[in-house]
Amino acid sequence: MENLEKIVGDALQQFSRIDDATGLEQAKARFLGKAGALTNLLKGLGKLPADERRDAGSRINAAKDRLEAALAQRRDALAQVQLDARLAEEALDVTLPGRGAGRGRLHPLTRTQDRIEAIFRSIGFDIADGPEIETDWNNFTALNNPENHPARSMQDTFYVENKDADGRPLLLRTHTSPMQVRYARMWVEQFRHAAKVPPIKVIAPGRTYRVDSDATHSPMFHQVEGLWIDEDVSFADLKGVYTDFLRRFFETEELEVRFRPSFFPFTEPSAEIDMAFGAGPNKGQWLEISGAGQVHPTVIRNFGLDPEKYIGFAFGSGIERLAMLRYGIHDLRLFYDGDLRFLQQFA
Ligand code: 2NL
Repeated sequence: MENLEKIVGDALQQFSRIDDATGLEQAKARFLGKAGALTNLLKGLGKLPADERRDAGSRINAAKDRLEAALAQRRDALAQVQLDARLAEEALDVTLPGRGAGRGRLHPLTRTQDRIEAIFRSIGFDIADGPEIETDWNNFTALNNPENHPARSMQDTFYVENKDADGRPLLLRTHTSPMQVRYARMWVEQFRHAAKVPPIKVIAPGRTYRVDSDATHSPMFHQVEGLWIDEDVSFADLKGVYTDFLRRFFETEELEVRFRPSFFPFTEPSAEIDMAFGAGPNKGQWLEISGAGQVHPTVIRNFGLDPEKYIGFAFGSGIERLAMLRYGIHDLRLFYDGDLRFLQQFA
């Protein structure tokens, strides 16, 4: 029994030095387990003289209680240390600003197209859009392109492998005119029994494709074509409508427009439209902006209308070109690179 104080002293010292839970349970076993030092003392009680047994028993039990209490305290302390470490490691600074959801915005070409649509809609034009894979007839023949026209060649036009129901070639539209052809023919069909076909007044914006790729040409680009057909739509109407469009698109009345004679198979007469800003760094410098003209009688006939009765104009403009001039962009490729440093500048 002289051992008791030493056992308690050893146990307390070991418990306080151990700093992990498993080690602590192993130490407990050494003192309080089945073959533990204190348990052995209890087992030895029977060998003591009867008059010492009672006192020794209560001393051993008191020691046992002390060790249990020390163990519990140490367990709590170790658990607290572990918890503190975990809290420190997993600490979240809830006061940091959030990353927020990235907010998207419209591509500058989409913004430009929306702007064009709004202007033409405001003066009574319908907006048409449709297939980018077209028949040879809608894309070329209806527009008075001769059968052997170079634009039809595989060097200029993307053909797809599939053919149409009649085995004729299909292609990626090289302009959005075929959509206007579809629109005009549908419109005429709709009013087949009417005394008069109401004005065809439509723009067709969208993607177009040509085999062409360099700093100023992309194999995919965007176009907006316009068409206005009635019994008395003149070249003067073309000048008025297009000039008004440009002034509204560029938000300046100080904008000059000039029509230069040109040639397209689908219009006669035909013109290139040039514009010059009346102010700013490009003041007085003429820029080509569009092609246009009176719709060719053959094209009017292909709409299903009598060219002796119906007349009007059409134009075709590049949306990239309009966007570049409006925003002061000098490289066409910026539109397609998907670089956020560029795209984020268009709020
Ligand atoms: C250009 C030339 C042009 C047209 C497009 C057109 C459409 C139909 C009938 C007649 Cl449905 N013409 N479109 C007319 C003249 C010129 O575009 O070089 N644009 C950038």
